[in-house]
Amino acid sequence: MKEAKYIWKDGKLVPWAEATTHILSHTLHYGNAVFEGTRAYMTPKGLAIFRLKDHTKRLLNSAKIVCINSPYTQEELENAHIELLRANKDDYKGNVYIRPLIYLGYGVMGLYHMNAPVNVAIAAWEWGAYLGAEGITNGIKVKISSFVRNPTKAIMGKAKTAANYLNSQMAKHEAIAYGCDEALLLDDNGFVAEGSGECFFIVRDGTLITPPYDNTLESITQATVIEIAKDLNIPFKQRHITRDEIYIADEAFFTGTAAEITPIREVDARSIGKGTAGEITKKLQEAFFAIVNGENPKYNHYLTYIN
Ligand code: PPE
Repeated sequence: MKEAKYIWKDGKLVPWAEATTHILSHTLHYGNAVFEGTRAYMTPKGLAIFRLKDHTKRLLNSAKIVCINSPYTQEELENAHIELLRANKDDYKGNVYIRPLIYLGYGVMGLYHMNAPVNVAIAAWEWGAYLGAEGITNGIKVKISSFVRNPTKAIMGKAKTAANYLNSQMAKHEAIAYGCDEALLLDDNGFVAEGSGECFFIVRDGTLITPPYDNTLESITQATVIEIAKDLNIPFKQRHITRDEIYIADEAFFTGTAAEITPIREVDARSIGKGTAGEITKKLQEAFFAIVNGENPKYNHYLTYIN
């Protein structure tokens, strides 16, 4: 991990190494914390955070879902991101990944969490291609997980809460143990839900298809890709996808803040399309990177420049 000078913690900038927490912090034991993954891109006009408002709104929505009262407003949190990136500016040579975390701190034990103190931290470090430079160019190998995505009857997928990620972590571990790069999880009805940390798309006969948000995160990158598809006049449908349909798709890819747009070249030992990044996938990637790098004025409203 590429460290930077400061981490924002409970209203102050503290040196990276000093952003620590007590071993009896409530979240560490029971997994209730909410977080975001946001990226800032090194544009020709300097570092710019992509869709800061949307990520911060989702962070607060996640907190609301799991009954954590954020001590900071949306505006205060947005300003904290900007303050942190400004303070660390000299440490960043490339794109930056930002991780705000609202967690339950030290003071009470036992499952009941409403009396635990609420702490907030924001860290930001340089992070390259999530699924590897080779993966983002030529595509990755995916395994359909033996784990079902957290069912809505048991847990709430629209909250980006730490606890939800045990399911993702086990799926990811299994995929890698079986020689793949990433896991794709089905829902409890057998339809495609999402990747361990990404949304999923296929292309069939020129139409872009992604599953509904039934029990998944409401993804910001997915929404951006849908907007781009409209711009490029690519027909789009949001509907259920089955595993056999993936095997015969022309293209498939993952989207996420960390994963950006990562092509999928193989699923369960079947090549997808030509077994490399598909044509529509590449077009969407090109348009996406132009937007996040500040080269498409239509999308300037999504960028918060740090100067
Ligand atoms: N589904 C899940 C389960 C998920 O974790 C993410 C993001 C997405 C979909 C895509 O959402 P969005 O980033 O808004 O497009 N996963 C984050 C965590 C990755 C990690 O390893 O940590 C991310 O991409 O930042």
